Amino acid sequence: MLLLLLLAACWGRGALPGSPPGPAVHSLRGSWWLGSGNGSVVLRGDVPGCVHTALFRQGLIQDPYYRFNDLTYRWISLDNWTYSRTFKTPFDVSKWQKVNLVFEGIDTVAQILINNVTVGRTDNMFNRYSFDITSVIKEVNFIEVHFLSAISYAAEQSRSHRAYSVPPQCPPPVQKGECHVNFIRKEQCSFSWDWGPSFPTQGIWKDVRIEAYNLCHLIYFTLTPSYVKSAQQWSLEVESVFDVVSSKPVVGLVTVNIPKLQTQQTYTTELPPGEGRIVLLVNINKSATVQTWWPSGHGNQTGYDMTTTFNMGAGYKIQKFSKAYFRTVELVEEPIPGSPGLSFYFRINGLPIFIKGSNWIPADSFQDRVSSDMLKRILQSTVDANMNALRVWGGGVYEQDEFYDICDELGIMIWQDFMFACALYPTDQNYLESVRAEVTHQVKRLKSHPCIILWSGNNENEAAIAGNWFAIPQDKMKVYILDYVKLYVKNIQEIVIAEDKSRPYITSSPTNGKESVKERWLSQNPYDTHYGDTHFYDYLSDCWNWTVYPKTRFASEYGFQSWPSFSTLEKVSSTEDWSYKSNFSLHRQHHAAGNNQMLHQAGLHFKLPQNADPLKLFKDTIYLTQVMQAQCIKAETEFYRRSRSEIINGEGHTMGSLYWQLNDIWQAPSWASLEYGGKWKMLHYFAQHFFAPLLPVGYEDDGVLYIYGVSDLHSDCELTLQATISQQGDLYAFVLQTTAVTPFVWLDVGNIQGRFNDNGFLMTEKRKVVVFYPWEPVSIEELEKSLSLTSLMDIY
Ligand code: BMA
Repeated sequence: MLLLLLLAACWGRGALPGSPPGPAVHSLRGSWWLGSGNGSVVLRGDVPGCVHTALFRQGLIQDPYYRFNDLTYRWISLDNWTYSRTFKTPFDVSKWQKVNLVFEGIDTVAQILINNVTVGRTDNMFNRYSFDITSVIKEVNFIEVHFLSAISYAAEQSRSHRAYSVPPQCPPPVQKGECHVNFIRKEQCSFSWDWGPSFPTQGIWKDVRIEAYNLCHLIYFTLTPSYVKSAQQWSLEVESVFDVVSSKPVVGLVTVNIPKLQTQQTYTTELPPGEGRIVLLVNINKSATVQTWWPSGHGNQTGYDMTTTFNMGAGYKIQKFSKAYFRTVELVEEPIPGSPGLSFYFRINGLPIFIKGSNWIPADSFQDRVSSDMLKRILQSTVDANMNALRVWGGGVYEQDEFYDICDELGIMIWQDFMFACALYPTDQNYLESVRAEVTHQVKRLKSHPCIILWSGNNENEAAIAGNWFAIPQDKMKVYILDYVKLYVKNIQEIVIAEDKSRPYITSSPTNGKESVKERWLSQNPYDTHYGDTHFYDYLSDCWNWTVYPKTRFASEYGFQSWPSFSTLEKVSSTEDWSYKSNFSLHRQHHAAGNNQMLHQAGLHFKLPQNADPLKLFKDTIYLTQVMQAQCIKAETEFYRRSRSEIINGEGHTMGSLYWQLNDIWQAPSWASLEYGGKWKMLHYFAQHFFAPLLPVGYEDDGVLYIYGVSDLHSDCELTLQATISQQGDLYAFVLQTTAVTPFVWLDVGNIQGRFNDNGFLMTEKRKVVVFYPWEPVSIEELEKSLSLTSLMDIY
């Protein structure tokens, strides 16, 4: 009774009389006007979206991915565009205490005006912006978002950073990109990368809306599970961040209900005016059996329906429906008998798990084209290839909510980088404040996802300083080291620890983990095989020779390039482009000497294609690069997997293999195993095999043939291998029951969307049935018409 009186009192003093409870939300998604800097180009464009896709959809430019259009359309990113529209407020503005304009994501540097009044400015694509527009909003409004070219802004920021330069200045010329990307908080690969084009977009890339509320408003709502060993009980931390606009504290009643776990608890809360948080600890009923969330291949991804009801008085009631997941994660760095250094592996729900997977890059240069279907297809392909993890690499974007939702459902563990890659970064006050807001927002947005198992500060920036990639004179190095520690330790790490104690944080990848910390966050050699993770690339040595690979604790990057299939390239090229040495083939290759490295590596084991027909020659070469890539990564991954249980000369105990890279951003040669659009390269079919839970690995060492049985299963199993091995002199031969062996059999159905159950295989049986899973309806006739069959025998 006392409580009810208190609530009524709070309402009486805090809210406007006669105003409705609950917030009013008005979406500003949909069609906007877009105008170029001098007004010469004016068009309609969708929000969420960007200038490039708007121009393309209106037919004002060609497909930006076609041939050399990334260069032709550079003018789009150099211009300063304006988005504008009018909108009617569908509610009586005078009835609300606070009205906010909320951008979930704005790309990137912009000034925002409503009815000619500047309401805010933005400079960070990864931040969420909320501007108070209570005093400017009317019944009919005009909103303008004036963008500044990201290229000009980055250049200007670099120029005004006078005390010292922050390298790199520009990407290597082969990338045909833009300079000073480290001076803008924007997708770092949007200024070009060694697998991607330069399309520094402008636009409103996520949701935008008006939110009006009285009393208080829920901004963030997060769940963090933990297991209390001593009590043998799960608990769930429920955190809610509110903006309280009432002039007096708001007292509320919060009820959390998880029916399947027979858990219901009610709490009384009090929020002072301003931004405040409620943290509730929900103890899960001990008599209920909690099914934990497991990575794919190790168990189910059980989640529990949960309802949280906030009764904040005066009929102001909010209900949140969510899924509660329970799992623990530890990054284990401890001494290993017989090996100097420390282990580096993940324990999920108390069980050591070998991490198998790849590295994720943005699925498109234009984020508004990354559809739900596309995400589902790529992520399903990830688990279909027996992967259990992906690293969201630090040169892209923090992915959209749906990406993490799907990973939760499929059991794909996520190593989440913060978005800094292959560069040094400034740390002046404005920049740091922007980064702090970004990190706080992203951790709050993402931390409820069980799929995320690690936060990692950056990609290769510890290595860049340790290896002095940017040739900084030794006497100038100190300032860069101080900046590094300031950014990734004193700011990012501090925020991560404050916001999320349930996951480990490492400062960089690769890093030596605890050893890097001991060496004041910057190891002499972050690639040390006795600590942390490593990245390893070697395009010259014979990739079939396992002795070239580092016997590391954790291989978080390694890879080889290949070309995407002809049907994928055909869409963005014309007849004169269809040869390995055409201008187009050179243009799409952003990794210096990449095309030659592929031929060199293929040439170590195969005769290079010689066909007199130029088109056939091009197709055969594409095929052979895929054979080479698949075989190289198979050899390397099998080496890492078999190194799990052994220590040789103090090295081993490998507990992770994430090859570089899973997906493609456009149609070009790259390290990817999935082409732009999702088509499987030969490597992806191979991954299905070399990541299988039970894997026989055969290798030769000093004249002896060893066969390792690698198992990710939770219990021991006895296996018999289905082959006879005979010795002939110095050679060993596997005698298989077949009449003719056909290597690297490759079925290709061109642009028909889908995948086979197996491909690129060594055909040893007389008869083998291959199944095709279409992703779209397709007829037998279409399949028959598109099918081409290649084997190594066909290219000679
Ligand atoms: C690693 C990555 C990327 C790059 C890849 C291939 O260093 O972190 O920066 O695309 O190598 O060169």
